Amino acid sequence: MIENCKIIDLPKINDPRGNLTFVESGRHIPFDIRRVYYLYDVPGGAERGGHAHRALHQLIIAMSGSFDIHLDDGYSKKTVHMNRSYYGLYVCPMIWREMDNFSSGAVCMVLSSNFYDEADYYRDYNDFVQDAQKGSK
Ligand code: T46
Repeated sequence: MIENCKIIDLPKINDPRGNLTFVESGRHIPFDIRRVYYLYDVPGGAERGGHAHRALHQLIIAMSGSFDIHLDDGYSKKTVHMNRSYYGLYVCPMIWREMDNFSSGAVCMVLSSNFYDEADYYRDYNDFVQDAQKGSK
């Protein structure tokens, strides 16, 4: 459900030498981290995402710059603007996500609960909505 997708305010250690943020599995986020990947050198106007995951939990962080994430659980939609490296957007399973409006130099880091598995993806929106609505009945 889209209500479960929330901004998590990560610990931030302020320091005149530069700030430090950390994330601990199962402590700050409700899953254990098995994979980390990041999107960078995203050209202006590009769109990423356009899929949902059956079982994957993720935390999405704007390490640098900004971008928008559009979430959809098959019933409701919401858009979150990401522009702070101490905020993570927790995205639970069965959420369609699209990302756009990347600023120049934006870096999007994603902490994931599992290894890459193409079988976990819905890449067709209609298939996703059908299963999302079936699952919630
Ligand atoms: C998500 C958003 C935020 C891999 O081989 N390993 C990986 O860990 C990932 C994430 C992707 N790939 C391959 C699969 C494709 O051939 O890299 C290619 C591009 O992947 P995709 O089109 O899925 O990338 P995005 O940016 O549209 O989506 C990614 C994640 O796939 C997705 O889980 O939530 O970032």
